[in-house]
Amino acid sequence: MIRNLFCPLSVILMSTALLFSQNDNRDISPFPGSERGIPINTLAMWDLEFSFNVTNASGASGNAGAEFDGTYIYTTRWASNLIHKFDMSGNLVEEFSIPGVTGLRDLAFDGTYMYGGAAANIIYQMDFNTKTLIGTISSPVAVRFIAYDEINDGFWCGSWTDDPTLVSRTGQTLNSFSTGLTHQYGAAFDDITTGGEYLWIFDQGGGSCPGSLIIYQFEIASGTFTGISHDACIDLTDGIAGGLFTTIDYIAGNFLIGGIMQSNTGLDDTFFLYDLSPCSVAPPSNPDPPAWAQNVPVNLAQLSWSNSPGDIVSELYFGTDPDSLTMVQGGEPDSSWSISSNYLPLEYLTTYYWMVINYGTPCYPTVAEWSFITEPDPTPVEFISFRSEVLNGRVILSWSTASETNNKGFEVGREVCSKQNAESSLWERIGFVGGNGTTSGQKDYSFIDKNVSAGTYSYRLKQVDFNGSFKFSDEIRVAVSTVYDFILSRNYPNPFNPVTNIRYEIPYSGMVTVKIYDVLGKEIATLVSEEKQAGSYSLRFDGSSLSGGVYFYQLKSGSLIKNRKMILLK
Ligand SMILES: [Ca+2]
Repeated sequence: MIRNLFCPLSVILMSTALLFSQNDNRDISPFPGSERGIPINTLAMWDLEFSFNVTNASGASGNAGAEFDGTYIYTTRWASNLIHKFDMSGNLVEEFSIPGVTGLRDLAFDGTYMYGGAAANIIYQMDFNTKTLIGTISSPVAVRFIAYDEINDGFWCGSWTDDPTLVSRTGQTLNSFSTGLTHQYGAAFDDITTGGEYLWIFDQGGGSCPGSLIIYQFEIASGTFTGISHDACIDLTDGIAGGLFTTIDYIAGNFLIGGIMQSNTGLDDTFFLYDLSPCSVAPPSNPDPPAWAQNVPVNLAQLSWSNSPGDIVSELYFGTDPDSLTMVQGGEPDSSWSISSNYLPLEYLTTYYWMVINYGTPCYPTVAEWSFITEPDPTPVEFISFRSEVLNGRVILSWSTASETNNKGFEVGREVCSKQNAESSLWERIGFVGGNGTTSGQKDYSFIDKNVSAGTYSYRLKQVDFNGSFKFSDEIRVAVSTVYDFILSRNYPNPFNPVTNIRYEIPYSGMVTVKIYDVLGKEIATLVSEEKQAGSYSLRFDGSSLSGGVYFYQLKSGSLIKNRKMILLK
C-alpha cells in the first residue's frame, strides 16, 4: 500500500520555521559542480511502499536524518537538538533531545544504539530509549552521512565530497573508496542484495528536481558504482537528499530502503520507503507425493519438489510428528531425496510430514510443509475360509484366520437380495465378533444369524483394525427358507393317468434327486438331479410312456431319503 500524506501549508509551520537561525531550512551542499553523468536507472524495484510528510507530522521543518529501529521511525532536525519519534504509520509519538547532542544529520542503527554525527569528526553513540549519550567515537572524516556495517562492525561515514570511510569503534579507518559524488548526505549499508556488500549513497545532486534526489548503489569490495540508481524526484517532487537507511523489518520478506527528502522550499520534508527487492525467494513448490496424498506406498522411493529461483541452500525435514521433524538433507539445493533406508518401509496408514526450506539471501528463508498418508496394511488379517450353513431357519457363519495383526474384530454384515428391488438393498451390521489382536496361529470364529426370515441374503465380514483401518471378506450368498422339514408330499392326483404332480420341500441347500422306480426296484426315470436351494418345489410327472401299475418316487437330499407310492391307471 502506498500512502501519501502531503498536506497544505499551515500557519504553525510558518511560525516554526522562524525559529531556525538560518533562513534556509535545507542543509544543502555548498559545493558547485555537476554529477557524474551516471544514467538514471528506473527499475521495477523502486516501488514507493510508504511515505509521509514529516513536517506536518512533527510540526517542524528542517528534518534531515531518518532511521528505523524495527518499531519506530526516527527523524533528526539538523539545525536543532530535536529528534522526532514516529510509529510505523507516521504518527508522532514524541519529540525529544539527548543531552550533549545537537545538529544530528543522517543516522545509523546497530540493533541496539543509534549513531549519528553533526557534520563534525565525531560519531555519537546514543540510546534513543533512555535518551542518553552512551559515548563518542573520533572519526577521521566529518560525519554527515553514516551507515552501520554489520559485517565489519564499523561505520561508513563522510560528508559531501568525502570518500565514504569505514570507521572502527576505536576511530580507525578500516576502508574507504571514492564515489565521485559531491553532495553526499545519506548512507545505508546492504548485505542483503545478492552479490554484496553494498553501500547506498543518497546524493543531493544539482539541487533541484530532477537530478537532486538520486540514490546510488556502490559495491564495497570494488568501490564501484553498480549502475543501479534511482531519482526520487520521480516519486517525491520538490526535495533534496537527506538521510538514508535500509531495513528488513518494516515489511516481512521485503528489503526496503528508506530515508528523508528535505524540502527544497522549506515546507514539506518527506519520509519515504522504497521496495528494493523481495529479499526472500518464493516458497518451494511442486511436491511429489502431492500435498495430502493418500494411499502412498510404504516403499515410497523418494520425495521431490521444486526450489524457487534464487534459492542457494535448501533443507529437508521429515518425520511423523509435525512439531519435531528431523533434518534429513541440507546444503546445496536438491530437489529430491531418496528416502533413507532407516525409514523404509514406512508405517502403514500413517501421516508423514515433510518440510523444505529455501534460503535465498540472508533475509528470510521460505518454507513449504507438506504431508501424505501411507496406504493401509493390505494384509493385517489373513482369511483362510468363510462358510455358511442354514439350519432350521438360522444362518451359521463360520470363518478362520491364518494370522492376525492388530485385529480388533469382525463386523458381520448382511444384505437382503430382493429380486424386486435389488438396486436398493443395503448392507446392515448385524453383529460383531471380537478378534485376537495380533496372533500367528489359526483362529476360528462363528456367528449365528438367528433373526432371519425366508429369502436370499449375502453375508460379508468387515475386519477392523485397532487403528480404524478395515477390509472386507468375500461375500457369500445364502438362501433361507421357511421350510423347517424334509417333506415329500403325496402326489396329486393319485391314481393318475397319465400326469401327476409331486411336491417336496428341503430344509437346506444341497444336492437333490427325485427318481421313479417300479415295484421291482428298477430305476425308471430321474426327474431331478441337481443342487437346490432350501425351499419348496413341485414337478409334473408324465407316465404316458409307462404301462399301468404301482410305482414309487423317491426324494433324496443329503443323507435324507423318502419314498412314496403312486398308481398309474391305464
Ligand atoms: Ca544512514
